Amino acid sequence: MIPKHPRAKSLEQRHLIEKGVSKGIVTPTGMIAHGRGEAFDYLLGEKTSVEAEKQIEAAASMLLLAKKPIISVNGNVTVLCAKEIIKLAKVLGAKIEANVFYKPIAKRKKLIAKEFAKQGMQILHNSNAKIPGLNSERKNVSREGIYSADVVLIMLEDGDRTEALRKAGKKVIAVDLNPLSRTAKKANIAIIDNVVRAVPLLTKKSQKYKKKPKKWLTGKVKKFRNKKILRKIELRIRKG
Ligand code: PTJ
Repeated sequence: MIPKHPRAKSLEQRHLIEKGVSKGIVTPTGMIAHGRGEAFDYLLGEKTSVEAEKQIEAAASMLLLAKKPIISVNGNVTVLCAKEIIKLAKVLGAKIEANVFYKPIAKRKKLIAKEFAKQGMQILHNSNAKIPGLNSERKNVSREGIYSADVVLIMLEDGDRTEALRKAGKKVIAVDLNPLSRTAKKANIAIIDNVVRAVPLLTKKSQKYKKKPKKWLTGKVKKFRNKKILRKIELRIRKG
């Protein structure tokens, strides 16, 4: 048997991002974002840490307690893990909405929706409501999606949106490999892991926790301390 290239998984992700750029789903800046993620992933040993597993457990609990959970998707996550996001949405009974930062907004949202439709899932991509306090195009959302959701799962973000969503009274769960990012710090729950690993594990935990009583789930969320766990991950990176 020919041994696999030691970095086969990360090369595969790069290839998906490159292909996504050529199709217009991923913004060219998405390649820079991906490179940043790769660097953090490398420093974290390219595996889910024990801390990330705890973050994922708290996130699964919060999503299961939600009345209207929503999964927000952009270009990068669509090409990296659309299939896995669909599985998660089904387990949670959550909607999925396309929300992007970089232009051309309407065209890219449509392309993202088409990609999900190819995998058998209709997702929201209309803009008929606004999240107050946001200057970027991310403010334009669907009324029946992000606008009316109580818990929003976001992935690979650029900063401002977490704060604006929280000010709008929503709970935010963010997947971001950078434990020092504003998104990670401002989220109710940050998951410091690669989306390609975090999303399937979140699905697995959600499936398992579905049978748990509400009180148990609430306890799990109450015990969670975002800042404390982020510091632990930062130390993990600094110590190598
Ligand atoms: O599709 P759009 O227009 O919404 O644009 C999306 C990007 C990702 C380009 C945009 O949101 C952006 O520029 O993001 P930033 O500011 O580069 O932040 C992205 C964060 O995601 C960084 O902290 C990266 O470390 C992190 N990241 C990158 N790849 C992954 C990741 N986190 C988890 N899994 C990854 N695969």
